[in-house]
Amino acid sequence: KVPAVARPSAEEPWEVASNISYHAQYNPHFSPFKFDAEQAFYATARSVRDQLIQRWNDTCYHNHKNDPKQTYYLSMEYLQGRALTNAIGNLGIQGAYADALTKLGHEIEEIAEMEKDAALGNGGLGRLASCFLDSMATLNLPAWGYGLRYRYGLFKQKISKDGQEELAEDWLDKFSPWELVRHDVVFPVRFFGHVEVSSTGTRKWVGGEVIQALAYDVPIPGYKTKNTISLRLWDAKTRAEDFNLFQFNDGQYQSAAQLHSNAQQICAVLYPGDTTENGKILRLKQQFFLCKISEQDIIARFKERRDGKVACQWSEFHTKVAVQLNDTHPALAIPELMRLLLDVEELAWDEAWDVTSRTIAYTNHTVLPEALEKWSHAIMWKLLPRHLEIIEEIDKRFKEVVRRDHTPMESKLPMMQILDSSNPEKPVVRMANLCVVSSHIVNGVAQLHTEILKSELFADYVSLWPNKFQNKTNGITPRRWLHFCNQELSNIITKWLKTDTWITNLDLLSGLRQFADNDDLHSEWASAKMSSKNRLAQFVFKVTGVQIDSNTLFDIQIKRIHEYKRQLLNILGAVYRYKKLKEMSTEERKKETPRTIMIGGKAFATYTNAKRIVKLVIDVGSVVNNDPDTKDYLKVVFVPNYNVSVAELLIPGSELSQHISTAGMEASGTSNMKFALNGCLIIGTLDGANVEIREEIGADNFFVFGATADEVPRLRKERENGMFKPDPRFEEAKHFIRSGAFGTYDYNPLLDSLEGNSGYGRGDYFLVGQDFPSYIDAQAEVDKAYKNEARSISSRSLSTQGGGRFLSHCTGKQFELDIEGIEEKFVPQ
Ligand code: 26R
Repeated sequence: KVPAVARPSAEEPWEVASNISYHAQYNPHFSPFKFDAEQAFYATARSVRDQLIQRWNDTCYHNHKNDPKQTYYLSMEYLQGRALTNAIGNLGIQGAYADALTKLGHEIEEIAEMEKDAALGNGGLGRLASCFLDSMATLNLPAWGYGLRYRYGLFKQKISKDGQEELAEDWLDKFSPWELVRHDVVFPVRFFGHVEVSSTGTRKWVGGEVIQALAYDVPIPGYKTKNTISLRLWDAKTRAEDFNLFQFNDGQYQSAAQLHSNAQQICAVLYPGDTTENGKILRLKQQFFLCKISEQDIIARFKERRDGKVACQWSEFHTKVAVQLNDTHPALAIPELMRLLLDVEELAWDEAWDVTSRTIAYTNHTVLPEALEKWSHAIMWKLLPRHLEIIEEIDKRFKEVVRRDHTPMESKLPMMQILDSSNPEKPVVRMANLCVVSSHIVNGVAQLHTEILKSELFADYVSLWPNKFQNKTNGITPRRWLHFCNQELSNIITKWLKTDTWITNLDLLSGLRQFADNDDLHSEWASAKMSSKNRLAQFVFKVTGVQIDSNTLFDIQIKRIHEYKRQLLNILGAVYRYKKLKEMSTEERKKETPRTIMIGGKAFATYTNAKRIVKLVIDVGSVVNNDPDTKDYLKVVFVPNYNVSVAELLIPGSELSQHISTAGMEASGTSNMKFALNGCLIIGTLDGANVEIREEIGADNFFVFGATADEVPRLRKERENGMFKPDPRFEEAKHFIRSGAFGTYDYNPLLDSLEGNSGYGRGDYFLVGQDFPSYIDAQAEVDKAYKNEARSISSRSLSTQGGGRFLSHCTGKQFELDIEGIEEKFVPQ
């Protein structure tokens, strides 16, 4: 044990200032002769990290001693965003740090702005993982997050008149001040190779290429508690002996460093392109890399805590370890755990299977067929031969059980089995099937989504295992998504509730209901909203050069650009609105509700239609925003490079947000909860968590439109049979674009996808035309409601109360209840 040292205090501003100065002086990355905002950020973060390390060490020590059951969250994505404000706020040391920085000639807000977002994720699933970490830390749960330390995170989006351009996001440009590299935590990972069978029949995976994994820990503090958990991110590296000095001296530089280069590729980027075979192998390598080392680490901890006490009891494993798979991306954790138990620990199959299935639980986050992972048998055989053998054995035994114990289901086996050989030339492994068969719990992320899983995607399995499927509606952390990002509103809530305990117990927000008609609350609420709108308007001007007016209705849609999320419906609505405004007289226009529509989000680099949608938004904006007739009534802005910190500005400043996916396609959505919590109204379809949000905030406060999930299949069929009659307003909007009103770019392929009855990329699969008229009508209702300021403010406060149900805290609590033996463990002060 390292001898005890004096701990730097974070209570007195002068002590904090001295600690920050220390880090500025002794930071090897910067000159000690300057102390600009950037350097001040790194020094401040390092000083806060000292505090986190103390708490983290205490937490680890406490858990080591008490050996509670731990949750291990495996995720290929984390969208952490910035950490400074959150850490200082959670630790309750804001005052001391603000004063200390003032003493040192800086403002804390300016310093916080210097931090780059850690964007190691792509969308909702990654942000959910980060919200869960915050909640698990706050709930005093013993938990670890495991992920990959991508060198470049999700790409940086550059917007020009030509549309979206992707640039590498250099979040580690200088260094990350938060992480701790753990040179003592290194494990080997094998790829390729073959299976060796011994004379006794035991099987071992040998040969191939071996790369090392190195741990980087990011401490995650709980709010107002000492519990500080860890996000352990793995990086790939090689050893000195992997470098072929002989070849190098022989001038063969590339082959000498081949393994180095292979290692570098693994954690280079999140979701490398997978259209080529090399791309597919790299993605599978990434997934395996995460699963393999995380489990190695978990097992090492399990054994270490038992060391010297009793011999390792594998039957106890699930009483100490719960592994949660964030979608199927870490599904290789299943055959890898089996392999470790069978081939290394030499357990019998049934015993290994029992340990594995009791340990692993799976969360499904999508029902979109193209997002359900299927790995080619051939690629898996090449990269992970032993794992493929194990998967085949799991599949074989699963089929035996069905034939023996569930005979009526036998006919369903072709759909239920893990291996799909329906195309004998190209058999594939269905990862969702592997997860369902191998986990003890499978959960969906909103009530509707879970219903769809149970009645469609996984319906056959429900008849085998009715209790395996559960709903855990997603949640969000109210610290980041209200308390820290909207401090003015947070203060108002605290003032009216006379307590700040709502920050960890949002149920208390219902106490605001009694003031729903209170004029004083209304005016305070309105003034907080106005400050957030002004702050947002300044930001929009800075990043786009477009001047927006805070007296217009701020209407926001921010999420990944995807046809099912229907940004196209939004922009067609905007085009229709613009055309109508153009046709009005000046007097008529004055009666309209002026609006600023903001759209933000990234399109996957190879997703052509999504990129066309971005281009359309930009083109519509450049015409509409400069039209002297209409520019006071309508602005359309594409907010570039949408990420967590941009969301923290947009959401507080929003008055209407759009969650308008084709019903049945958005598993949950989580920004809908964030908007609601910030007193923003929602226009949306009955999809994902929208359904539950609407129940909470009341149907009057939710502008609902569109087909419902159970109508969608019939409507698609009818369309295929030529029975769809488009609304003239829909036709008008499309014709207007085709006429060249927004420039000469060829929008025909995009608009064509909304036409015809069926066919690839046609036939309006996402039902934009179907829902267009009800969408326009709902938008007219919005305009009307906003004319009545008092009503919209009171519904906005109701919205905040409704948003309160969706704490990741609540979902965290459910995990606590569902995972046998996971319970609150207070780390003593
Ligand atoms: C690797 C590839 C197959 C892939 C597919 C899909 C990678 C990532 C995804 C993203 C998916 C799974 C995702 O982000 N789903 C979102 O999860 C959120 C959190 O549960 C939901 O709120 C949201 O509705 C859902 O789309």
